[in-house]
Amino acid sequence: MKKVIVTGVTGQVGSYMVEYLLKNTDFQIFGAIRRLSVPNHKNIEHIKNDRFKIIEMDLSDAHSINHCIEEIKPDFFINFAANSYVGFSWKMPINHFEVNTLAVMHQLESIRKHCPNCKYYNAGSSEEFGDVAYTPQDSNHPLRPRSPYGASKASARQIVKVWRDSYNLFAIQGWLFNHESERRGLEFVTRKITNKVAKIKKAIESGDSFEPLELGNMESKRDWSHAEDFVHGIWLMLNQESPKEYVLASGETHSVKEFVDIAFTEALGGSLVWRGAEKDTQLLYNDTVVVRVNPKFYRPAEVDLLLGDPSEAENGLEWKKSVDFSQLVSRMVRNDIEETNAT
Ligand code: G4F
Repeated sequence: MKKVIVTGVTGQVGSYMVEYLLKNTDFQIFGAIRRLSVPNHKNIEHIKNDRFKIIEMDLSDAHSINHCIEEIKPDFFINFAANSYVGFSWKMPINHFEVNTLAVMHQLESIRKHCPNCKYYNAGSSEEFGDVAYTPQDSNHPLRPRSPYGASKASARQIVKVWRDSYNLFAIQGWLFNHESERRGLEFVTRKITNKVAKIKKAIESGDSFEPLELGNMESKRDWSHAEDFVHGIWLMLNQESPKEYVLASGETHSVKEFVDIAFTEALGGSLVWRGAEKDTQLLYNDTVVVRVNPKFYRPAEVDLLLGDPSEAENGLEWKKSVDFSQLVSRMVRNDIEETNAT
């Protein structure tokens, strides 16, 4: 039986990948997690299958990485584990390089020594494009990161290339534009919005008081997809004859403000009015402020616009997104309303 190691399985994309592999292959899946004093297995606790086994791997410990790879000798290694919150990366830049960059080198070194035929995927990011030179961004776009996070992923890309070229490994780092879902962490803007929308709706319906949603830069634009669409694209990338890296993106770009607008309209209906601009922007519902800006959520350097070109993946991999922007917002809002009402 073929073996796959997936790191970051407690996160949204890792958990979807495990479900995808259980459904579409007969492989043994090893889900690598980091030991935490308070574990959070919410995204995988529903997965009960003999072909899915949890293993412990700490990306900041080369010994731990090597031990798992030497023992399992996987046929595929999919690395989703990372410090992925861009806004936090200015506060912990070195840790971002240890986990997002150096760990990749340790993984590739272990694969080279113990299972050189293993196919390796590391999650790349549209944050590597950063201060974009042209739109839409494709796989030829230069790397111009604007955050320690983006720099850590751009550096990892060079490591993957060097190990691929030097040792003839199947090692790739396909670019993922923003990918969201009902399983997204609350620190990311989409889930922060949909979670708070649900709480505000509940408070309004119960006649309770509430604090408005506070956001940073609502003018920035992102290319958002559903995370579940990307796991299929990643698996197609890994199953190519030779290693080629692709951009996975929706091909649509929308501002944070548009996301907010659709989310509140979905939950509360009409009677929504925008007031002010930039740092004075507010959203009112029946004359009550439901959204305002808090400058503390602005970043030291912003990526103003991301828009990916999915055409290479559509042609080369026959990959296509199945969820568009408004469906994504609507699914996330409905899920959070359900979860909030259940508590
Ligand atoms: O949701 P975000 O934190 O995601 P960001 O920075 O785009 O990064 C995500 O996508 C990348 C791929 O492009 C991944 F590599 C990365 O790991 C992560 O998954 O922020 C989106 C936008 C930013 O422009 C941010 O400044 O939303 C803006 N924003 C405005 N107010 C906010 C907030 N972001 C957050 N997290 N919280 C706010 O209150």
